[in-house]
Amino acid sequence: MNHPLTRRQILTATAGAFAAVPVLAAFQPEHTGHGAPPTVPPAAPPKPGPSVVAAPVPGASPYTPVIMPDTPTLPFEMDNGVKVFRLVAEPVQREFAPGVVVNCWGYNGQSPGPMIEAVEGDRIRLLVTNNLPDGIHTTIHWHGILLPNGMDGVGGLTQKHIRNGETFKYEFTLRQHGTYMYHPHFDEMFQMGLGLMGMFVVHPREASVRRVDRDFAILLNEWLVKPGSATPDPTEMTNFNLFTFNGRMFPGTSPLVARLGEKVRIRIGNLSMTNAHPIHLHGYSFNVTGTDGGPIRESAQWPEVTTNVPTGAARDIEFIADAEGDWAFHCHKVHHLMNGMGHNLPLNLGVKQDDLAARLAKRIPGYMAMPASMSGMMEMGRPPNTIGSVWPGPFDEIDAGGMFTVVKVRKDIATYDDPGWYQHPEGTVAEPV
Ligand SMILES: [Cu+2]
Repeated sequence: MNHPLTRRQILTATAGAFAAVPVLAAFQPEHTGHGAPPTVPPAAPPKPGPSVVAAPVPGASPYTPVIMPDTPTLPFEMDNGVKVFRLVAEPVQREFAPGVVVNCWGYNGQSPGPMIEAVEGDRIRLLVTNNLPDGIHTTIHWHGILLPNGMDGVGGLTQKHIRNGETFKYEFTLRQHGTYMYHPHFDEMFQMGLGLMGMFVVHPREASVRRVDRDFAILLNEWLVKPGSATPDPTEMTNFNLFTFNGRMFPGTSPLVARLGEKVRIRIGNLSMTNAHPIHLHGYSFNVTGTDGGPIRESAQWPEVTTNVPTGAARDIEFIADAEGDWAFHCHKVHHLMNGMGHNLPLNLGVKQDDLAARLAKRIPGYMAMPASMSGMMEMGRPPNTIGSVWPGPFDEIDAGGMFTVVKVRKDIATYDDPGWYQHPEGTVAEPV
C-alpha cells in the first residue's frame, strides 16, 4: 500500500539524537506486529484501568450503572445512611496505550480518578487524603454540584488547604442529577496538568427519569509529554501532544459496546488545560440532552453529529443504537487523533525528495532517507515511551491515535465485552470497481 505521508506520522524529535535533524524521526513503521516501541522503565508497575467491565446485573440496581471505560467506579460504605467515599490524591503511573506509561498525579492509583456514582437525594461524605509529594497542598472542587459554600473546595477562599498526610471531610446532600466532575481547586495548573481529575455522576432519584439502556462516561484530557520522556509538562499552555479519553489513547481506548436498538447515553466531560474538543459520532444523529448545568428539556434538545465540549464543561448525548456496525467516535480536531503529534516542523509536502537524502547525507553524517511508503519499514529510532498512530484494522491500516474509539453496535449481545470487528453483510462494503 502506498501510504501517503501525513503529519500524523511525524513525531517532534526534540529529544536526544533527533534534535539536529527533526525530520528523521518522522518515519516509523506503526504496525503493532513490528515490535513494541521502547519504553521508559517505570518505577512501579503501571496501573491501567480494567479494559473489560462487567455488565450490570439486571435488577441489582435502581439505575443503569454508568460505565466509564478503562476506569473503575469508586466503591462506598454506608455509615448511618451516609454514603462514604474515599479519595487519595497521589502520584500514579498511567499506561496511556501499550508502550506508553506516563508519570501522572491521580486519585486511588490512576488518572483520571475513579468515577463517583450516586443518586439525587443521597447524603454523601467524601474523605480526601493528600498523599502528594511533600509540600504540595491540594483541595477538591465538586464541579457543577450544588452544595454549601464551605464544601466547594476552593483553596484559601472556602477552606484551608489539605496539607500532606491530612484527610479532609466534605459532606453534603445531592440536590440534583446529571453529569459533573471533580478536580483540585488549588495549584490547578500544576495538579490538573498532571492528571488530578475525575467524573461525578448523579442519577435521578426516580429511576425511570432519563433512563437509558447503556450509559457511558468519558473524561477528556490533553498533555505535553515530550518524546522520550514520561512526565507531563504542566506549564504548557497550548502545545499539547497527547490526547486522552479516560487517560487512554487509541489503540488503548476500550470500545463502547451496545446492543442493536438500545438507548445509549455518552457523558463527555472536559477538564483539558486549554482546548475544547468537538466530539464526533459516525452513523448516528444524536441529541444533546444535558450539560453540567443539568438536563435539557426535550423540546430544547437539538440534533448533532458533533458536539463541542469546552474545557470545564460536560455534555450528555443520547441516541438509539439502531444501526449495526463499528462506528468511529472521536475528537474532530484532527491533531487530537495522533499519538505524539509534533508541531513546528518544516512543511515538505510536494517537495521533490528523490535525491535529497543523498545530498543531505554528504553534509549531515548518518542522515537517513525518508521513504515514500510506510510499508515494510523497519522500526527506526522512535524515542522511548512513544508510539505511532497507524494500527491494523479489519480491512487495512487504521490511521488514528489519541481521542479515538469505536462504538460497536451488535445484535444479540448482553455484555460490554468487545465483540471484535463487525462482520459486514456481503455487498455492503465500499470496494474497487
Ligand atoms: Cu480534541
